[in-house]
Amino acid sequence: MKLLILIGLVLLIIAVHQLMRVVELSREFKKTKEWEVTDSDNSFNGKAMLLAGFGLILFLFWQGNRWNDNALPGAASVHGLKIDTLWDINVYIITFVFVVTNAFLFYYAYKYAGKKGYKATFLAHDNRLEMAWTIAPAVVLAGIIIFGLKYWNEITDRSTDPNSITVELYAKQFDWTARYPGKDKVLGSTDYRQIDGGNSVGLDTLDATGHDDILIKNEFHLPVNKEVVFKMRSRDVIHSAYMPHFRAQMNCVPGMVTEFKFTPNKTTAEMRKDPYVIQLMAGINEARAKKGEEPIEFDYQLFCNKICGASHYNMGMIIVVESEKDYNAWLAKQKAIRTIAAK
Ligand SMILES: [Cu+2]
Repeated sequence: MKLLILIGLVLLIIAVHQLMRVVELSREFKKTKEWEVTDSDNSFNGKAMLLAGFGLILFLFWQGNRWNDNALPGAASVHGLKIDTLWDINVYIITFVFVVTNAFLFYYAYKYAGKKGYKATFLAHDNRLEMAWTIAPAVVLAGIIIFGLKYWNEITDRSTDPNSITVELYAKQFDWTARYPGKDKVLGSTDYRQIDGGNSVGLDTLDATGHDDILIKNEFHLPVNKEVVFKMRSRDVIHSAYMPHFRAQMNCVPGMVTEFKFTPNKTTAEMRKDPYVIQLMAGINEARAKKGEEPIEFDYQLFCNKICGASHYNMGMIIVVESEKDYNAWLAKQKAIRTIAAK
């Protein structure tokens, strides 16, 4: 059987080889050689270029429209609105430049397609042209950067509202712990050498300000319209605290405390009533139903946005934004560390 297949294969190769020779010999009878480009080839390629360019631009807008309703909902924080503005302006500029340059690129490939007897102009250098394509992008980029820096300085301004609340996000492979400062409103100091089973975030047990601190797992709450100052720490590798709905992300770096503050301006309940969020969740639940999974409700999320190890995907917490009254009631129910750690 194997021998038969082998003989069959060899015969096939010989047959293909003979066929190629016939094709080659028949070429001899044609007036043009196969390596010669004819005017009709060029004209066909020019038209194909025009069609491809047109198709590319149509594809861009179709895809934008196709996936647009899967994007994140509008920002749910005060500074997030500025990030969204910055994003929109960038996308408008990029889209405009993309469409204009590609339209010209493909149109000229069609217009100046090769013709017998025509020769392209050879342009060695042109100062005015060099100036134009250096200065135009420089001005646009400078505008984007200045605008972006202005917003970034406002967003990362270190001065904090005296009424703000402080929350620590402690990252380790592979989960988060949120720490609230408790009644004294001061987070206790930490010491990595004191990390053990009963002291997972390494609180300095000699520092009394830490004795009323509250450790939260899985789901933490924030009051709406109040500034929240986040202090981030990591036990092991670089993690990144990513809260996309609030347009916030900051690395958590071992050995240092990083900071980011924002003011949530929509409660979880308000977001669940937002028409865009309702259609977004309907799409998500439709996809979940196909996989036989339970429907879910909208929730703000904290993710880790650094590939920090095997269970990186598992690092998440739900964030509940609610009225200050509800927030205070929730916080009052949480137990201070002493009652957990000191047995
Ligand atoms: Cu991580």
